[in-house]
Amino acid sequence: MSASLPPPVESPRARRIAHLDMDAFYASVELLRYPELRGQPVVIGGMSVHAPVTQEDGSRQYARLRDYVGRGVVTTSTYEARALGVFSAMGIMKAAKLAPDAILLPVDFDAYRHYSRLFKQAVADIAPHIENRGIDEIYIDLSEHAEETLALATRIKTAVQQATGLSCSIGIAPNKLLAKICSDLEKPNGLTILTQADIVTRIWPLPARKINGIGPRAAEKLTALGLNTIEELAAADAAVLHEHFGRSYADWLGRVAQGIDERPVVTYSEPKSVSRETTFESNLHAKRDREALSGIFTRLCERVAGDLQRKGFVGRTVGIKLRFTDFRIVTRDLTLPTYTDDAVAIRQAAGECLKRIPLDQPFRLLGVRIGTLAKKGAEPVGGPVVMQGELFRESADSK
Ligand code: DCP
Ligand code: MG
Repeated sequence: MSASLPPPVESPRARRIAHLDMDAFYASVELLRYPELRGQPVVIGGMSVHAPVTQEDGSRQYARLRDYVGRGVVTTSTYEARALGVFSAMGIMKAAKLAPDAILLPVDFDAYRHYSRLFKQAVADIAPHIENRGIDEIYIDLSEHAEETLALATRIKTAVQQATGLSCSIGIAPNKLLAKICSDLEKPNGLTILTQADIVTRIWPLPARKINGIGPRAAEKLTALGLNTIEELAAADAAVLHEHFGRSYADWLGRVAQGIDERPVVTYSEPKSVSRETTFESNLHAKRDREALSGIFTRLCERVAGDLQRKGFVGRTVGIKLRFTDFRIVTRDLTLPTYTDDAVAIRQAAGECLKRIPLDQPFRLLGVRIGTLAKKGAEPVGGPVVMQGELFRESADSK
C-alpha cells in the first residue's frame, strides 16, 4: 500500500495559509465567568433551568449530569469531560452514564457570538486576509506577510488570548486543506507548522476521515475498501475510486490525499442587507392584536438598527415581510432620502410599508429588513431627496 510516490515538492510561489480554531470554544467562554470550574469536567448543552444558582453565602450551585432528564445533546465539553468519553452531539443522558458528576451548563449563544467577534477582530488587526468559517474558526492568508511564520503565528495567538482570555490552536500549511488538518494536530493551545515535505510523515499516517470533506459515510466506504489512512488513499487505484465514488469525488479524493488544494482564502463579503423576523406562537390579527403587534414591530426595528450599528453600516431601503396563515407572503419596501441606522427612523418607514398592506387576514410572521447598505461614514452622497415610491413584490411561499 505504500508504493505511491511522495507528493510533489513545494512550488516556488508557495502560499502560507493558517487555520485557527478556538479550543473547546463554548465551554471555554463559560469558564471565563465560572473560573472555579477550571480543571473539571463541564458539559455545555442544558437549558436555562440548568443555570447555576447563587447561594446565600455567595457560592454557586451547579447542575450535574446525573440529575439530567431529557433528550438534549452535548453541544461541547471541556477536555476533562472528553477524557471521560463525553463529546459533542452525544445525548446528555448517555453522557451522564460516563460522567455523572460532570457539571451541566446552559448554552448562551449571545456570549459565544460576542467572543467570536472579539477573537476575529484581534486577528484582523494583525492579519486582515481572513475567511470566516463559523463561530470559532477562520482561515488566514499570511502569504503577503514578511514576518517569519512562527513569530507571526505566536503574535496572533497572543493577541487572541489578550482580547478574549481564551486559547486557540493554529495550523499553518501551504493550503487550506492541510492547514485545517494541522490546527487539530496539537490541540489545545497548539501551533503546528507544516510544509509540503512533511506530508508523508505527518499527514499520511492519519485516518482518511481527518480530511475535511470526507464525511462519516465516505469514510465508511473507504474502510470497506481497505483504505483507512490518507497514505492508503493516496496509493489507491484511481479506477476503484471512480467505480465507488463517481468521477468528480474520486478525482478530488486523489488530489487531497496528495495534499493538493488550490482554493483561495475568500475574505468576508460585505452584507447586502440586514433583516430580522419573528414567527408568532399564535396568529396575530392587525386590529385585534394591535398593541402586541406594535411592540413586536418596534422590537424588530430596534434589533435591525442594533445589527446595523454593530456592523458599522447604514441603509436606505426599508422593507417588511408578512406571512399570512395561508402561507402567502407579502413584502413592501421604500427608500429613504438619507442613509440611517436609527431604530425610530426604521420603525417609521416600516410603519409606512405596513400601511400599504391590506390587513384583513391573520398572519404568522413579521419581518423587517434594510438594504442599500453603505459603511457608516462612507455613504454615497447625492441621490434623490424626496422619498421614493415603494417597490412592490408579492409571492407565495410554501415554507
Ligand atoms: N458545536 C455544536 N455542535 C457540534 C459541534 C460543535 O454546536 N456538533 C459548537 C460548540 C463548539 C463550537 O461549535 O464549542 C466549535 O466547534 P469545535 O468543533 O471547534 O469544538 P470545540 O471548539 O468545542 O472544541 P475543539 O477544541 O476540539 O475545537
Ligand atoms: Mg474549536
